[in-house]
Amino acid sequence: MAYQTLRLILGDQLTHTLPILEHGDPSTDIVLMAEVHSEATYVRHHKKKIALIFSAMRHFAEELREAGWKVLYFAYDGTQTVPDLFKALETAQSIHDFASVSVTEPAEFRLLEEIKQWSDRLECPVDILPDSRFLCDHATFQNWAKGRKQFRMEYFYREMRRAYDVLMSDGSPVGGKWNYDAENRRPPSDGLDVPPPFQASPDRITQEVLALVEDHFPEHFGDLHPFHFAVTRTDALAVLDHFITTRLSLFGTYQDAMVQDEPWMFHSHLSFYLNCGLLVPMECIRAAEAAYHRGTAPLNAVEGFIRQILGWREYVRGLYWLRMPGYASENALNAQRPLPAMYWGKPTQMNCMRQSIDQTWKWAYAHHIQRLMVLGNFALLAGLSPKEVNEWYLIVYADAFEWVELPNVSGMVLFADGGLLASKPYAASGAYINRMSNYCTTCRYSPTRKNGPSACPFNYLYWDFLDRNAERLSGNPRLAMPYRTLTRMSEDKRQAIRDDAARFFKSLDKGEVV
Ligand code: FAD
Ligand code: DLZ
Ligand code: SF4
Repeated sequence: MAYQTLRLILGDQLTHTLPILEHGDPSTDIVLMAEVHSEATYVRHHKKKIALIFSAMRHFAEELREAGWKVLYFAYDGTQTVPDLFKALETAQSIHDFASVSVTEPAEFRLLEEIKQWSDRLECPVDILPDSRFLCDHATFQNWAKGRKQFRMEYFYREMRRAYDVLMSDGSPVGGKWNYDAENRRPPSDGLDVPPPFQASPDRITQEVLALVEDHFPEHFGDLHPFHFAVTRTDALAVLDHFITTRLSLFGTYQDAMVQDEPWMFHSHLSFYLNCGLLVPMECIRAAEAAYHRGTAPLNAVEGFIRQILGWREYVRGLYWLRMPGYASENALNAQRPLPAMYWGKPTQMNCMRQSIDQTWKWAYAHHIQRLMVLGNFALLAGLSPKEVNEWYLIVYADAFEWVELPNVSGMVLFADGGLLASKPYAASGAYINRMSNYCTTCRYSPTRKNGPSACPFNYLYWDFLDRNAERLSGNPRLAMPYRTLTRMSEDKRQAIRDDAARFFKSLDKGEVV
């Protein structure tokens, strides 16, 4: 058949309102979607992530057909007939005639570089269309960043609030303050009643995908079952509604809290759907804002939630595109230690790490503070290699795409960008985890002991990290207080810290259970 334009839709572009579909014409154009080996294995994604993307792609293709589109869909069959997206296009060219190809700008740098070559390779024009789902386009972010030595999310966020008139009243922030984080640091209380998360039931399409993933990706990280992700827009909207009605009101209060065997807390679990396109950011922001105006959620919760999406999400994306490709290889603290086996599920006696890794294995999810202050904090203090840590985060979370994963890991967690994203490393001792969780009560280590084999490793690793990196970090005004404390420590105390850290690292590097 002859078509005007072939419209390629990628697995994280499952949004009906993208220009690629809105400006297309079902009577003259054809859509191409392809489950390909290269995208499914460029890292060994968590099994649940592959299942989420493939099932959501198949459901999206069905919706397009129902809307009158002709869809050419290559389902994954384990052979190398359609190994990558370029081969999918070539195969499409061998089946159909089309005058041009359109594709929405991909979210990841590596793919954009590849797509830029397609026109020559296919001998056919390839138009790259904007991704209208993001709220800050590249030019706007570049303008904002121009002339700044350090970027601060808070200032970017305020401009986004103004630009989109979100939680604003007569040009000022609703409630008089831009940020209510001071109210959002409550530790978990005993017997906290966390509502169950929304769970979709796998339909026939999802069950076929689950069988496929089981067959073709058995060696990938994580549990495939149980699988309860939403894979359609209808169900993703139900997850949003469920969040607004059951969790949002306590989202802020317990945003940083961690509870034994409770992965979901009062978080929204929307990143899976925002990142593959089943939801768009602005509808989530407006839904939360409406809850505030209805009086069903307090301002600290609503502002905190909105800041994550309108602020952090857009900010890390802007930074990614501004600094790629160099951002991926930055290593300001020259951290070189290989990723320890416990990240892949091997035993550890550190209960907070065990909890966070087990939940990641099971659900392809851990909430922000587990990613930042447990798994990330350990990676920072232990000096793990940014390359290995980045790859791990990209593999294990179903919401992981490089544009959002890399700035969070290299910028927020590892300080590998030398302080571009964060004004200081988020380093913390065991006292923080002990305050914000109940993990320590059942841990083999003691969070109050500072030294010796039964002391919480975060305690001496924290000081050892500051000591090791003093040349690079001691001049940072936000670290002035801990460095003053370190300087005032007796030489015996400092030596005990160094000895404990050396002993711990020796065990870790030998692959012993720590
Ligand atoms: P909620 O806590 O309910 O937050 C609401 C939404 O805000 C999220 O769905 C997400 O879209 C957005 N958001 C919150 N924090 C951030 C942030 N720091 N950066 C960007 N968006 C944010 N998020 C990803 O989407 N993909 C990743 O690969 C990813 N990797 C991370 C790695 C590390 C080391 C850290 C510290 C954070 C990472 N995040 C990532 C950010 C954040 O942890 C997740 O977005 C969040 O945990 C997803 O769960 P939720 O939807 O329940 O989020
Ligand atoms: C994540 C993912 C996976 C697992 N598989 C596919 C696929 O087979 N086909 C596809 O078009 N997209 C897939 N994706 C999403 C892409 O990796 C994503 O579009 C790029 O990483 C750019 O963000
Ligand atoms: Fe984690 Fe230390 Fe608490 Fe154990 S004592 S759970 S290692 S913070």
